[in-house]
Amino acid sequence: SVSAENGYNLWLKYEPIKDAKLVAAYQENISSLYVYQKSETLDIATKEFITAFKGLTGKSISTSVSIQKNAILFIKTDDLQKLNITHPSPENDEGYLIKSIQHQGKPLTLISSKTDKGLLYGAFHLIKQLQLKQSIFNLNIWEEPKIKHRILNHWDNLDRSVERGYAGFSIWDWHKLPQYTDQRYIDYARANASIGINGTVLNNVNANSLILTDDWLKKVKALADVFRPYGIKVYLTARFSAPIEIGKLPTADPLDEKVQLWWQQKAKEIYASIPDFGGFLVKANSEGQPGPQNYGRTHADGANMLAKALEPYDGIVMWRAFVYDNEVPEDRAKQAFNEFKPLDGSFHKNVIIQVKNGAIDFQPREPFHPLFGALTKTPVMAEFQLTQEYLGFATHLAYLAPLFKECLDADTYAKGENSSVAKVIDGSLYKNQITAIAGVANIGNDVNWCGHPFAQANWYAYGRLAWNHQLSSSAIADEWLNTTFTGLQKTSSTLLKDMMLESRETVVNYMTPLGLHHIMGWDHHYGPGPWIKDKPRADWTSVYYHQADNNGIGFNRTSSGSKATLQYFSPVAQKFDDLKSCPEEYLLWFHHLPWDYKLKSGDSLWDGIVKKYYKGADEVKEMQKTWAAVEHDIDKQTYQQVKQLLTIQSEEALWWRDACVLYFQSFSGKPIPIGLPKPK
Ligand code: GCW
Repeated sequence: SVSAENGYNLWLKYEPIKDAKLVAAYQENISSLYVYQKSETLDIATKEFITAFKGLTGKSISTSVSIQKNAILFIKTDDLQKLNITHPSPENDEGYLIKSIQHQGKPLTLISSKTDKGLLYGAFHLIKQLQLKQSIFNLNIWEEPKIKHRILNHWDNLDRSVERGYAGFSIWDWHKLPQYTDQRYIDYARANASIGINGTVLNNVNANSLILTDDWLKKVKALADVFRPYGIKVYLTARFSAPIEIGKLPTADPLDEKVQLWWQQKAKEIYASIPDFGGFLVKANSEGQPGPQNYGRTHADGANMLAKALEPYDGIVMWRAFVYDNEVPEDRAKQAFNEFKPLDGSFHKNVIIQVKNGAIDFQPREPFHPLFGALTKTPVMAEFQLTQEYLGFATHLAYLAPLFKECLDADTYAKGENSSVAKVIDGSLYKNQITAIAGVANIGNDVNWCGHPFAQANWYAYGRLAWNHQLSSSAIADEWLNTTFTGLQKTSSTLLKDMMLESRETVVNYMTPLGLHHIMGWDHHYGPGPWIKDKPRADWTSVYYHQADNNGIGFNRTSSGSKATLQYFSPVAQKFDDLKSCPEEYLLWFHHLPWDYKLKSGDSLWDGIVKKYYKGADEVKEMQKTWAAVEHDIDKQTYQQVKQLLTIQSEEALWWRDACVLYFQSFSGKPIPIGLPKPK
């Protein structure tokens, strides 16, 4: 059975608040709920609030037909006037207002929004207010999402395996669908709604055409029906060759009329059973996937064909810019920009280009992708990876909000200073109508959803940042910690927050310091593998991407090398290109440098690299100590789980450290800096 202790309830644990005075105040000042106009979504909202209130305070409340003193009102903006309540509320459909008001002599809490969905979001906000033991008086909360489509991408296959998934099998129990609704679908929807996620791509971008056949679409419809009242739309990935594979056509050429008709017919079919279907996500001509280039056509030809098929129903096409072809000898970091920049302006209006945060592939640290800001006439969305493909799977603790923020806050200079990636994707820089963001889910059927108890924080943080990219990593960690580990003392909460905030940098230190990247084991991407060379690829111009030799290390992407730096706007291009201004965290990403190159610290590059590896491994030991120090505040089961996982992480940080140091030493020929123990 599942209970709060084993992580199933995520951040929606409604355990009794221990502060008696506060509980009394909550009980006294919340009497009942009042709903002006009933709906399925509002039933969900009120039921959730009632459950939460009972759990947190012990008091049972219910909905009432009249407005009682101390009631919480759920009223849509249009209905406010009918009740003689005049308060402005957000223009945005999903926005909401939570306001303490006096009405006909009664103190009340008003939740108002244009839509039921906004009211549901408001209910979750007020619940969080209670969970975090915050005041419910004098509220004046005004919330609006900055990005319209806030989507999870599941890399889930139809056989329930999950590509790069480390938390069990897919939560979609295709075999029992459509007849059987697993409780997990509902709890998944609740969790997503609670953080504002409003879309889900159910299947892998390495797509199987079968998902678009009748039998499978029935299953998809069943899920869409579950998610709809939670404000979540369903999307699917479309395999470009589907017209051949399931349509029995001889070609999938996007300029072929029969192919176009096939997709139009398919869209019609889908919308007949899922009227609010979100659209398609497409990986084309990347890593062997079929695409328009197979027919000598462009990404725009391919995307536009699908976009036109979806247009009558308001669907969108999210066309991925991750176009990696290991047969192309060109620097892999440049491929996406090279293929997409020339197509700017030729995409249909309901196409959005989905760009990974960095140009290689979800590394522990990457500079932001040069395509952000580069497409001025085409909307661009960001894709982050929550599942820790390159950050220790579900065994290493890495809180990723700082990684997401690093990208979102980066200044592209596309329209001069203050052209952050966030402004590109929230549409404010180029005034785009369609705005979106995607996170590759870290969810599976493990009892605790994400494998590592702390991996839940990455799902949470993604949702919160998708809603408001201006939130700080620290504020989000606070929220997550105190809703997840209920009853955490202030000192423990601070210790854990600091540990979380440092954790991603720690992984960078013991895996890929100073801009090193993609030196993980080939294929599985888990442990160290900087020595890989038995799988030659055209773009591995020497050994893997670190390019170490007897003279030095690093990938020269400057104007004297692959020229990837020049894909950035000025002055970013110069900043990365010039050794003097290139931030040290990206040093070996952009520069190939001699082993005795002098770092800012005064250390030689060799000593600096080695020290980072040692630092990372030491930091994991500190994490272990921190965890031990909060034992009294954590339930036994979670305590044990995290403790064991940290032991693995600690051993593997040493593995990374020693493997990389010894391997690179075979080039540098230099000793381990004085004072550090010998690697084993
Ligand atoms: O990160 C890489 C992964 C592939 C993935 C691909 C992509 C879904 O190693 O497993 O395929 O990127 O994003 O398309």
